[in-house]
Amino acid sequence: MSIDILVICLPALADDMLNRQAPERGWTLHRPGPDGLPAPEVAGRIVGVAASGAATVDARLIDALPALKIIAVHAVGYDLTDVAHARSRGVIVTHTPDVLNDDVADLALLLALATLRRLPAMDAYVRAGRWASEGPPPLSRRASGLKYGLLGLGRIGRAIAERLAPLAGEIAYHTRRPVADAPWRHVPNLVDLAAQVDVLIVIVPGGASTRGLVSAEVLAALGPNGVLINVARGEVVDQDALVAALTSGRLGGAGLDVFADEPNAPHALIDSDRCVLTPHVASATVETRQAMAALMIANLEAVLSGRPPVSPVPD
Ligand code: A2R
Repeated sequence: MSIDILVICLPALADDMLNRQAPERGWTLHRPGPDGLPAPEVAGRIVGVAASGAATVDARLIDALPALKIIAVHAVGYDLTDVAHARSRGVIVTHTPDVLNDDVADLALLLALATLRRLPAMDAYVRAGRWASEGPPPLSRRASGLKYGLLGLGRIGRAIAERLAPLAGEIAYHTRRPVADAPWRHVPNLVDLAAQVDVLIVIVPGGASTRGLVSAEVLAALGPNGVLINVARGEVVDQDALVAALTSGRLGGAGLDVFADEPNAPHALIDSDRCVLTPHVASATVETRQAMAALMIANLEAVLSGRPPVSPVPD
């Protein structure tokens, strides 16, 4: 008997791994049609969904799959999956935490350093021949000794803080509850944290509870010399407020891997040489994407064999 799995928008490497491993596992893979649903004759047989973190798995899709047992999200963030609805239907939701901590932390640090030292602008300066024609470019900012603030101190936030430790003058963080064993200073109010630091790094989950958390007020507190780094989800930052603050000089700079309306970045940010932009690639290395795909497949295998999931999303 074939085991039918619906595959939604997986990145190429994960898609290839799943395609290669499906026959030996007895899995038949299906893709959604233009309406986002599998063909009606297939929908009733689908027991697993393998979805990228950018794919929406909503109540409409879940309800169209009466035999569904597991939604395996290929990402740590699962804000586009209706977990409550899945649970109400007895469907297990899994994600891929931990295996991407190092890569996301590396990119957060890269963005912070590149924004402070204006790395892309410096690179463009050399390539455009301006070094030869105009002489040295304007000075940038020193990264070491600055005060760094983290919005979020979970698996990835801690990896970022550990990388920052040898570099930072001070590290503080804001979460809803202080982290018991963290050596860094907890700040109970996000606006206060932003006012106290030079660089604010955003690494909280997306979704309703964090939407717009980095508001105009937070950006104003960060101030004209402050730098915002976002490696979490675009919606956590009020992007209109960010554009207004950057273009008016009320914010010093921004390093962004995520945006409100991906794959689109606002023209005002593209035109600004005070921000560094990357296309949501924090986990996009061969090693990490292999590990994420392997964990997603392990979750599918476990649940579809009647075993507990390897990495279910928390309650
Ligand atoms: O607030 P707490 O105590 O639950 O701490 C969590 C924090 N957090 C928040 N902090 C302030 N205000 C909120 N409304 C809020 N909601 C959550 O975010 C915790 O310190 C951190 C999340 O940590 P983990 O669950 O371990 O997530 P991980 O693996 O670090 O990934 C974070 C996110 C992913 O969900 C993707 O969206 C992105 O990074 O790649």
